[in-house]
Amino acid sequence: MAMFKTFIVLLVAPTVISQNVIDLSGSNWTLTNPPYNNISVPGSVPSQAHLDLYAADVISDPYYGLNDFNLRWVANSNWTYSTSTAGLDMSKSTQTWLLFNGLDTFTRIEFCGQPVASTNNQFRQYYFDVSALLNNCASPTLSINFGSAPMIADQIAVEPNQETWPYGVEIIYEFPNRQFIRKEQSDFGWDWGPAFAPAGIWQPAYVLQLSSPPDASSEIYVRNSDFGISRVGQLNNLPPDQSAPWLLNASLDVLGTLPKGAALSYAFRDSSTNKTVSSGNLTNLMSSNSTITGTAILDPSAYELWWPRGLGSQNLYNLTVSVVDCSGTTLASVNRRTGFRTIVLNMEVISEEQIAQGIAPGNNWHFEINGHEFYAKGSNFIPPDAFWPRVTETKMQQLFDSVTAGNQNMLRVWASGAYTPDFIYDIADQEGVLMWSEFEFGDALYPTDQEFIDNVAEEVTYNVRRVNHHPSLALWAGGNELESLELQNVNQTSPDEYNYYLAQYEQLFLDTIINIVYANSKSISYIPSSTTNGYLDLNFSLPKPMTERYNNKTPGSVYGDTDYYNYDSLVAFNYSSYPVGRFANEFGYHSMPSLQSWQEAVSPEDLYFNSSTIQLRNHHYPPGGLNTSNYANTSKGMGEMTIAAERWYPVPNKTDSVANFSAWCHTTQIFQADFYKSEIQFYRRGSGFPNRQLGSLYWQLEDIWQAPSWAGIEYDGRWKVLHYVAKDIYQPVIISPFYNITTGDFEIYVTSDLWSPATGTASFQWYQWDGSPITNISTPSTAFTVGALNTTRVYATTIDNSSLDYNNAIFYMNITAEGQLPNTKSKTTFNHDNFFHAYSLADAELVDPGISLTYSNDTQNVTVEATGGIAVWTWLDYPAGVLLNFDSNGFLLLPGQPREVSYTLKSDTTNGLWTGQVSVENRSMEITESTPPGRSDSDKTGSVNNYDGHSMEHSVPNWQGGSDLLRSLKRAAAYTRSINDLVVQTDPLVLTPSRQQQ
Ligand code: BMA
Repeated sequence: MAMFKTFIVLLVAPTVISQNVIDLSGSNWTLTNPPYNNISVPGSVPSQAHLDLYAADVISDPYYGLNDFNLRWVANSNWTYSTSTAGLDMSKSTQTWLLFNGLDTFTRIEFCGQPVASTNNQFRQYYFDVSALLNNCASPTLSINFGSAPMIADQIAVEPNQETWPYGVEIIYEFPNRQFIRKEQSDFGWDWGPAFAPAGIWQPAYVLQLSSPPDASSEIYVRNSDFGISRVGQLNNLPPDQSAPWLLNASLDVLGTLPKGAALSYAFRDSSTNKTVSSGNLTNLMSSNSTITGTAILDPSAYELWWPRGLGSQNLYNLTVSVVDCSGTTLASVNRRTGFRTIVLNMEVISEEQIAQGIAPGNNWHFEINGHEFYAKGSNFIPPDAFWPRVTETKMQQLFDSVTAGNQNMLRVWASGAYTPDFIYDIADQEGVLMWSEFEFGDALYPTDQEFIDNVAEEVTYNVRRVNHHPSLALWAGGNELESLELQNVNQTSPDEYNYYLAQYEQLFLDTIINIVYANSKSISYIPSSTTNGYLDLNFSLPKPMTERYNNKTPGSVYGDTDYYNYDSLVAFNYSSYPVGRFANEFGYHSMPSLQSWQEAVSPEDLYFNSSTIQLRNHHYPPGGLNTSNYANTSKGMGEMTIAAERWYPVPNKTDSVANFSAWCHTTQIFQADFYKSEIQFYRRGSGFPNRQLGSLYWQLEDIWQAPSWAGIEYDGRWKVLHYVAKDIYQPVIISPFYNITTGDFEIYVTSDLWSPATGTASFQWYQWDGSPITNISTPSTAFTVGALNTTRVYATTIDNSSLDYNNAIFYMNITAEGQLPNTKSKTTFNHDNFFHAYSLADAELVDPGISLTYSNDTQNVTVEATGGIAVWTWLDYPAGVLLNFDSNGFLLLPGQPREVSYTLKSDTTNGLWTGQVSVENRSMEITESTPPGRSDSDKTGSVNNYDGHSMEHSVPNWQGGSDLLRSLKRAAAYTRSINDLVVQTDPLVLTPSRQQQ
C-alpha cells in the first residue's frame, strides 16, 4: 500500500485552494532488472540502483576494495524503478503532472501502463502532463526504465555523421564517450574517483494535481523560480554603481495556466528577526502561459549587505513572491532565502591609474564583492560522493564548517560533477562561502548538433534560474580547462582543424550559454571556461557579447587565471616554476589518505603500498579505459608520491608494517601540504607584485571516496595535513620565506589581505635542530607596515655555504600585527609563524625532539611540548570512529614552547575513549635511512595510456630509483621555466590610498 505524503498546500488568504502534491520520495518503489529475473528489491527516491542494491544486500559496499571494477555490470544494465501512486483524484476537472527534478539519465517513463516520454539529461527538470493517461487508467502505476548510460553513450558515439575529435581531446578515464551525454562527467571515471555510472531518480519527484475547473482559474504550481538581486543598471561582468538602488527581478515558472491579469507581490523579511523589511507589488510584469516575471526597485538603506566569511556578516532575507489573480486571490507563493550583494569578476583592461601603481599591463582578473577587491582563498569542490542521494545535509554542513575553519572564502564548484543542489548553496549562503559555479563540461570538447545544443539550453536555463537567488553564487563558468587544455590540444595535434573546433566551442559556450546566463541573471559574471585569458571585447548589443582573447597576448602583459600541475617534485619548492597570473584557480599534487580511511575501504591484508587494491584505487594516472589491471599508469602516480616523500623528508622505517604504511601515507601528505603552502604564499605575495594576484583556489577540497588524491579533506571528513596547513597560510596576515637558489637571495615577506594597513613586528632566528639559537648571524626584529591587500619585504639576505651548515639550520620567523578585519570596528591582533630550511629535511641533522603529550580533563585540550630539539611537522593523530579537527596541526614546535591545542568534535562513536588514543608524530623522529615502501618493476616501464590531455602543465617525471639522486637537494633546486611572457617579480606595489580598500 502506498504511503506517500499528500500535502495540502495552504496559500495566503483570502481563498484557500488545495493542490494535491504527491511527493514520490520514500521507499515505496521496486527496483528490478528485467534480464536478471531474480533481482527485484525495494527501491527508493531519491536514490540510485547501486544504493538500493547495496541496501538489499544484492551487492556489497560499492566503495569496498575493487568493487568499482567488480560492479561494472550494474552500470552496464538497465534498471526499472516502479511504484503505484495512491491518493489520486481521478476527476476530469483535474490536471495531473509528473514532475522530476532529476532523472539520471536515460529513461523511458510509463504511467498507467502507457508511454509518457523519454529523457536524456541528468541535469534537467522534466514535467509531463499526464491528465489524458489518467482518463483510462485501471491502475496508476509509474514505471521508469533507466538505460545503461555507458552503453547508450557508446551507441551515440557511432551514430552516422556523429562528431569526432583529434586523438587525446577526450580524456578517457574509464568508460569512454562521456562527452556525448548529459550526465555527470566524473561518473565515467576521473583521476581522483571511481566510475560507477549510476542510474536512478536522483532528485525529488512528484505527482501534482491541479484543479482545472472550466469556469474558473486553474490552480498553478511553481516548478522553478528565478529571483535575482542586482544594482539598477548593472550589466553582467561589469562592476556596477554601488550607490544605485537594488533591483529585484522575480520570475516564476509554473505548471497549470496563469490567469489573465495575474500579478506578482513580494515581501522581504529579515531572516534573523523575521520582521518584514519591505513589501509591495512587482511592476513591469511580463507573462506567458507558463512564466511570469516582474521587477521592483528597492531602497538600499533598508537592507544590510551580505559578505563572504572574513569580510563581514552574512545578512540574509527571506523573500516571498506570490502570484495573485485579479480578484486578489493568491494562487501560489514561493519562499527563498537570499541576500544583497554584488559579486563581479572584473576582467577589464588595466587602467593607466593601475599602471601608475606598478600593476603590470594587461587585464584585471579578480573578484569584487560589493565593489571591493578582495583576496579569494579557497579550493575546488568536487562531487562529495559518487552517489549524490546519500550526500546529507549533516555531511555538507560539516564540510562547510571545515571550509570556514580553514579560512577559505571561495570554492570553485568544478565543472564535471553535478549542479550543486540548493541545500548546499543554502549552507554556503549561511557560512559566507562564495561558490564559483560551472556548467558541467570538462576535459573534452562537446558536440554541437541542434539536439545537443537544445538539450544543453534547457539544462542551463533551469539551473541558472534555480540558483540565482543565492548570494553565495559568485560566477558562472562554461567548463573546466576547455581553453587552456582542450583547444590547445587541438591546436597542437591538428592545427588545420583548430578553427573548426574553435567555432564549435564558441557555438556552445559563447553563442548559447552566455546568452542564457545574461538573460536569466543580471548580475552574475560569466567566463566560457576556467583558466582563461579573458576577453578582448564585451559588447552587449552583439549576438555574441564576448570576444575572447585566447592566446592573443602582448609580452610583458598579464592576463587571466592559471592552472598549474607539475609532478616533478624536484622543482616543487622552486617558486620560479610557478605561474605568474592574476589568479590561481587550480594547482596541486596528490597524496595518500590516512590509514584510518584505508581501513574503511580495504582489507587488513591490503595495507601496504604495493597491494594491488591500493594501487588500483589510485587513479592518477587513470587506467585510460576499462582495463582493470593497468598497474603501469597507477604506479607512475604512486611513484610520484614516494619520490617526493623520499626526496624531501626522512622516510619512515617502522618495524610494524601497518604503522610503517601509515607513516608513509602521512609523509606523502606532508609533501603535499608543504608544496601547496609554498605555492599559496607565492600567489598571495603576488597581491603586492605587478601581476596583482588576487586569488588562490587549490585542487581539491575534498575526496569522493577513500583513495589517493589531491584532496585536503578525506571522504569521512578527516583533515589531511594539507587542510591544516592551508588554514594556517590562508590567515589574513602571514609571513613567508622566498629563497632563490640561483641568486642565493633569501627574502621574507609579510602579506596581508586586510582592507586597511596593518602594523607589527617581525622577528627571526636561526636555530640548530637541537633547538640552540645560532648567534653568529644577526637577525634583528623589524617593525613593518603592510598595506591593504599588499605585501612588504621585512628581511633580505643571501644564503651562501660559507656562513652556515644548512643541514643543521632552520630559520624561524614570526609576526605580531595589529589590523582591522574588513567591516569590523575594532582592531585585531594577528600572529603568524613560519620556518625555512635551505636543504632537504631528508639530509637535515634532525634530533629526537622528545615530544610530550598531555590531555587536560579540565580544558579538554591537548598540550604538546618538545624537550630535546625542534619538532618539525608535529602531527596529532586520532583514532577511527571519531571525527574532529584540531585547531592547528602539522606545526613546528620549538623546545620550551609548549603548545595547547583545542579541537572541534564533529562526531564520536567511541564514547569519548578516543581522548586516550591521541598520538603525536613528527618527522624529526624518522632520522634513519630507509628503504622505500616497495615498488613493482612495472613502475619503470609504464606508459600513460590514452591520457595525454594534461601534457601542458602536468609533466610526468621519469622514474628515478636509487637514493643517490635523491639526496643533497636544495629546497629550491635550479630550474628554468621557459615561458615567454613570464613577468619578472619586482618590488611590492605602491598602492595609492584610492586603491586600498577601506
Ligand atoms: C585538473 C582538474 C581535474 C583534475 C585535476 C587533477 O585538471 O580540472 O580535471 O582532476 O586537475 O589532475
